Amino acid sequence: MARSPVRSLLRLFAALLTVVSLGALTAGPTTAESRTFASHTVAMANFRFVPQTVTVRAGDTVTWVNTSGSTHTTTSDSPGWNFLVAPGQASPPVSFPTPGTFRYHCTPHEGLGMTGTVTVTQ
Ligand SMILES: [Cu+2]
Repeated sequence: MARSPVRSLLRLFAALLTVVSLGALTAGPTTAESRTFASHTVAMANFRFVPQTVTVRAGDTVTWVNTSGSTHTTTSDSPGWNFLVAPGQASPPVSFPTPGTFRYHCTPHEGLGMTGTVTVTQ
């Protein structure tokens, strides 16, 4: 028995609908989880952190680069991170997964006002 042309058309239409649906599934909106995290740099220069306050988004990283001739530390006021950074060197990147205000200092030069803040937004 020959196939009904109507039935063949319906089958083709169903196949096309499937392709369109799959396309819609794979082309969904970009979610916050899939964004690329940014890397931020804070300089240690002239016994100051520059910028003194760096604002990042949750999940971003901050690296301290010592552009001065003295050794400095980046040391969180609360338990967190503590790195000694020689002249011309950089700290490992520190990740900030949760929003908040994170104050830190340079241990040998805190008395000179060498302090900084990392502000982490959502
Ligand atoms: Cu210092």
